[in-house]
Amino acid sequence: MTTPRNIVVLTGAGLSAESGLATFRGPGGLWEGHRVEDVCTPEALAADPALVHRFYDLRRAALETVEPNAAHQALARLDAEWPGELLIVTQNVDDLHERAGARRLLHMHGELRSALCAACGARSPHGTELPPGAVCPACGARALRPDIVFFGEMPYEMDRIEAALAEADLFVSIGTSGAVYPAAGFVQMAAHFGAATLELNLERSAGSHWFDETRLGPATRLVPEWVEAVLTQR
Ligand code: BV8
Repeated sequence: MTTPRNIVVLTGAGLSAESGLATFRGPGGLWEGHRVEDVCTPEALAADPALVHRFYDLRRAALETVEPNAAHQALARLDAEWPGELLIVTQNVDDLHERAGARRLLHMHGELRSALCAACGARSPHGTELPPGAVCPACGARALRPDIVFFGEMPYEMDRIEAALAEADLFVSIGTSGAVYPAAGFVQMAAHFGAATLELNLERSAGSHWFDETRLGPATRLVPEWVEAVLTQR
């Protein structure tokens, strides 16, 4: 693999697993506590707002009890030291990338510590409980909901992601099962535009066959090793 200039990194729940946040599809994972249709669709929110708000209140509260791990810290080091273009696209809604110091980062599936107004579309920082009917600070409507991209809703900043993939020399996917689109299709898009592709994951994912290389192991070992290699190979 020649020395890359422009890197896109996609992260999933596996990156935060060693910080103690449950993944979605592993044993005891989040969805196993709930059927996805019951907590992560617009229909679920309309049918039982209290259940959906409480599901996200519990996950927001859990952020106080966890810390970024060595994988988050390694990606923050890459962000600080990499001279080329870098974009970290996370599917995660936790704030561990930010707390580790990452800056060139976007949350394509929303954020726990943000609220979205269903009336005016404004997003506002929100770190505490978010009951149904809370007042939007921008428009005053009692219409705040979790700022989470539900199934059937358009992920955030897709234009920015696709532009970065089109320019990428290297696409690295970390800790994701490759089960959810459009994120699961990014590897194919990056490869189409000529990027080399690398997967770092605990086990093979639904998309492993699309990658030039897959390394298996915990993110807290594989990510620091990969970042060290990329920063010293320049
Ligand atoms: C959209 C909200 C269109 C935040 C989430 C049929 C075919 C193709 C697509 C579809 C289809 N039917 C429906 C669709 C579309 C649908 C979809 O993809 N469905 C799937 C199930 C088939 N997608 C959507 O609806 C998306 N929107 O398509 O919009 C559109 C177009 C026009 C106009 C309007 C709309 C929206 C998707 C977003 C849904 N929201 N979550 C939250 O609650 O957290 S998805 C949810 O799953 C999370 O966001 C998460 O990011 C995502 C993927 O999960 P992972 O992060 O991969 O986590 P998972 O547990 O699955 O895997 C963990 C991995 O880590 C494992 O591989 C494990 O081995 C590894 N691991 C574990 N420990 C470690 C580790 N790795 C390293 N180290 C460790 N220690």
